[in-house]
Amino acid sequence: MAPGLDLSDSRPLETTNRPDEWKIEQGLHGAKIPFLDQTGDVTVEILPREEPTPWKEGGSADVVQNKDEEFKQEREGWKGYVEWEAFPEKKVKAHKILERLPTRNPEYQMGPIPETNPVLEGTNFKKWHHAIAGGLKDEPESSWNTVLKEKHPEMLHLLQFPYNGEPPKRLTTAKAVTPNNLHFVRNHGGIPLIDEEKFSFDVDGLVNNPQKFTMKDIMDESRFPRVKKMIKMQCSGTRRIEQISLYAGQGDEVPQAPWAEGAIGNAEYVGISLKKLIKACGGLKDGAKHLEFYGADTYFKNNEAMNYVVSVPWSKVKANEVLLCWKMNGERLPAIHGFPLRVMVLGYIGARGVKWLYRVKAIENPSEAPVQSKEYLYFNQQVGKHNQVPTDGIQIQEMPVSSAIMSPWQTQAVIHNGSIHCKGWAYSGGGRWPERVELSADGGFSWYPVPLENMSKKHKFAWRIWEIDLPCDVEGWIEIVCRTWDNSLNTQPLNVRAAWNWGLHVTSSAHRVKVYSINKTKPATAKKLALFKKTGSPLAPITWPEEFTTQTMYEYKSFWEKHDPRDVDD
Ligand SMILES: Nc1nc2c(c(=O)[nH]1)N[C@H]1C(S)=C(S)[C@@H](COP(=O)(O)O)O[C@H]1N2
Ligand SMILES: [Mo]
Repeated sequence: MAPGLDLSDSRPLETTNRPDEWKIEQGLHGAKIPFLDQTGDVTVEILPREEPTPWKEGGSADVVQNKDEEFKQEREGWKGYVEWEAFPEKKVKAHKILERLPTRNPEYQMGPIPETNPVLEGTNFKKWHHAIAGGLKDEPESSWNTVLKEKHPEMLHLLQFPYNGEPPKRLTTAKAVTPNNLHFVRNHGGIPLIDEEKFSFDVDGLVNNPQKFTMKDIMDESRFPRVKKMIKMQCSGTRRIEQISLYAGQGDEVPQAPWAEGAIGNAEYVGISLKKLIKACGGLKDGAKHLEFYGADTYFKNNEAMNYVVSVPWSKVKANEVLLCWKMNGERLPAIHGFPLRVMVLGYIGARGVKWLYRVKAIENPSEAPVQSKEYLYFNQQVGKHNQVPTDGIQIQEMPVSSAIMSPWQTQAVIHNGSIHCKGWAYSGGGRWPERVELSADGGFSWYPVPLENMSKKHKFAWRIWEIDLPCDVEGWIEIVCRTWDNSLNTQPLNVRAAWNWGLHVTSSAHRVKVYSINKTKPATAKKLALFKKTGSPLAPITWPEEFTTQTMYEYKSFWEKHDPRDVDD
């Protein structure tokens, strides 16, 4: 018998409470909960490491002499571009510096999300750039200046460096075409500033005639037909905050940028089909199946320095669904979105749309670069930190159908006349598009379709924004749910739990928003609301104590005179 089950157990019980014990016990501070190791005879608590690993100032960076020369800016007129992929020995030197530079804990991991804007600072990435120095020395400051110059003042900066930002909800779906300064940004490194006159990019690898192209070359309409298209760009981390709030996942400050519903944008791009460019290079050699794209920014992972590199299958390129673009909504690409040239992969996750493109390489298999092979993987729920290997994950390419409610907000109270006005977006991946958006005011039992005239125009690779007056009779807390059906009749799983995965990617479940319904068409509510107005008592917040009496003693007594008493005797 376990000693505690014995009624005569007289062992003294020690207490070791800390002031935040209650929060920890209740799971409100996940990062502070000890693990329980039950594999031995007695259960052992494994305490979480709390204090950040201290930075070791000085010394560490000195393992490489003359860094300004070693890691110099690669090309004249290309600020912030250091070439890593062509120089393995340079990568080795960077690794030496990085491995000696301890990483501080990310700014939040299962802890409260800071109440600042920028939400997270990105201390690790700043330090790494400063430590490598050379052509990367000024990147953290220079990138932030570009943000301030090119982005709307109301952007929500989730991570200052590498810059990750999304528009607030009320601006995300304010227009069917996202203005450039409100388009979300997802960066893995700094923002290279490239002089167009000095720009060219290479097409090489398994192509018959490797070539260099300038902007002038590819803008020559006699050589390459121009393509203009409405395209939705969206990160596989969009709506990640719902997965974060449910369960902790991959705990790195960059992949875990706590995206809400704004990591999506819709814009009209101008460019050329990559297929035509491959043709101009004499086509592919036998065995070439993927096109690898190289971005001029620097990314750091596991103490390695690298350029941003990913790939897409040739079949996608062959279908004319991979574009090289230089215009966004009628303007030249902003620096932050990849000036002078970026890739757009229609219907795929944003991650394949490489910005600051400087090389296209035809290869045999999907890229082995870490962003392709080790990140953007979609794991099964039972696969995670202690058992995952990259081959367990599906490489995320085409996105599934999804949607989001942008108004009302989570926990918002709405006073209405029997229907709640809701707004949001819907999209699908791979060249499928939203055909029907449905909303439910009762947690997903009954569904009302958004009237077709309340949806923005259909395009194969664009989103649709929508509005609906959602009937709602009841009062109190309700759950508004949104789901979309695409033209292939795919729809969204109903719960976040069904979409949760260790990488916290592709939150494609039906979007759920808790709303407090106040229905003014109900006589009692209308009467009470009038009283609020008359007394000047605040309506918000919902928890504000009621400042007036709701029933006089006279009214109370006369009620019981006309009704059965509260208690009965027999
Ligand atoms: N060179 C480069 N290209 C990149 C990235 C990057 O960090 N570097 N991020 C990718 C990711 S993950 C996304 S979601 C999109 C975001 O594009 P946007 O910033 O123009 O919205 O760019 C992709 N292209
Ligand atoms: Mo992304």
